[in-house]
Amino acid sequence: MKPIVLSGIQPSGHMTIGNYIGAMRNWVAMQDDHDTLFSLVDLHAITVKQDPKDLRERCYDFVALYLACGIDPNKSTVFIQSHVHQHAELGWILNCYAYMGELNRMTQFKDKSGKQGKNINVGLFDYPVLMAADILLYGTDKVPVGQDQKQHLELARDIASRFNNQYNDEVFTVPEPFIPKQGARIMSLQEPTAKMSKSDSIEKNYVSLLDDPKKIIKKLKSAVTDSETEIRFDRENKPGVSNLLELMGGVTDRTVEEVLKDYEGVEGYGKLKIDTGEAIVALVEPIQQRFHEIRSDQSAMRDILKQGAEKASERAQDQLDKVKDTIGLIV
Ligand code: ATP
Ligand code: LTN
Repeated sequence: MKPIVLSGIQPSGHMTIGNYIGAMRNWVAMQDDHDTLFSLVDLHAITVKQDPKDLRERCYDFVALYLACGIDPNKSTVFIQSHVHQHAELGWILNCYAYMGELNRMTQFKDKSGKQGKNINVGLFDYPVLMAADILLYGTDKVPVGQDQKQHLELARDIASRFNNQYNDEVFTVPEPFIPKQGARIMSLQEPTAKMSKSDSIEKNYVSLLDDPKKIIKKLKSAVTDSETEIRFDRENKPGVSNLLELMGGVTDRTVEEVLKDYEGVEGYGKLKIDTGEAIVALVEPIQQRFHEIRSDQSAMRDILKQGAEKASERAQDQLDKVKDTIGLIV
C-alpha cells in the first residue's frame, strides 16, 4: 500500500511561482509512488470576501492549472472541496475537539484578521479546523505544503492525537508535514522579507504562473536586492539575492549550491535577475500552453472533477462513519 498524500490550494488571487515551488512541484513528483489526493479548497477561499462570478471562473482556472502543471487525474484524485460534503461535516465535529486558545495563536489568522478590520468572520478563525478535516478524512500520511502551513499541520496533528487519546483508539492517522528543504518560502520580489502571496494587491510582488513572459522578465529585473555586488546565499543579510537563488533553484530543479556555481566570479545582480526571469519563463510557457487547451474544454474538466469527487467521497464517508460511531452518533 502506498502512503497517502493530500494537499490543497485555495482559489484566491493568482497562482504564483511560490505556490509552484513550495507545493505544486512536489505534488507532481509524489504521484507515482504515493496515493495522492489534491483538492481545490474553495470553502477555505470564502473565508475572505469573494465575488461569486470571479470565484467560479477562478475555480476552473485553478483546476486547469493543477492539470497543466502535471497533476494527472489517472494517477491522482482531483476534486473540489465543496463537492465532498464530508469535509464540512467532519470540520464541525472537529470543532468540538479544537480549542479557542490554539486557534488564537495561528499566525495566518493574526495576519489575515488584521486585514479584515472589525468584523472578522468566524470562518477565518475556524479555517485550520476545516483544514484538519481535509487531511484527517483520508488517513493522510504526508501533506506537501510550504513553510507557512507548518503551524496548521501541527494543529491537525494535535487534534488527531487528542481525539485518538480521548477514545483510546487509532481513529485518525497522525499526518506528517512534507515541507521542501529549499523553496518552502519564496519571498515577495519587492519586499523580500515578506512571503510571496497570491492575493497580494501589488502585482510587482509576485510572478503569476499565467503572467506574460515579457512581464515576468520585467518583474525579475526590478526585483529588490541590496547595494552590494556579491552573489551569496544569506537569507538574513541578503534576502533579495537569496530569494533569486531559491527561485532559480526551484524552477530548474537544482540546489542553491549548484546554482551558485554558475555565478562564481560574477559581480552584480543583473545577470542573475535576467537568467532567473528566463528560467521562470522556460518553465511557465509550456504550462500556459497546456492551461489554455485544458481551460477551453470546461465539460472535460467537469467530468474529471465529478469522478474525483465520487472517489474522494467514498473514502471520506468510511472515515466519517468511523468517527461518528466512535463518538456515539448513530450511523
Ligand atoms: P493567499 O495569499 O491567497 O493566502 P497563498 O499564496 O499563501 O495564498 P495558499 O493557497 O495559502 O497560497 O497556499 C497554497 C500552497 O502554496 C500551500 O502549500 C502554501 O504553503 C504554499 N505557498 C504559498 N505561498 C508560498 C511561498 N511564498 N513560497 C512557498 N510556498 C508557498
Ligand atoms: N491552508 C492551506 C490550504 C489547505 C490545505 C488543506 C493544504 C486547505 N486544506 C489540506 C494541505 C492540506 C493553505 O495553503 N493556505
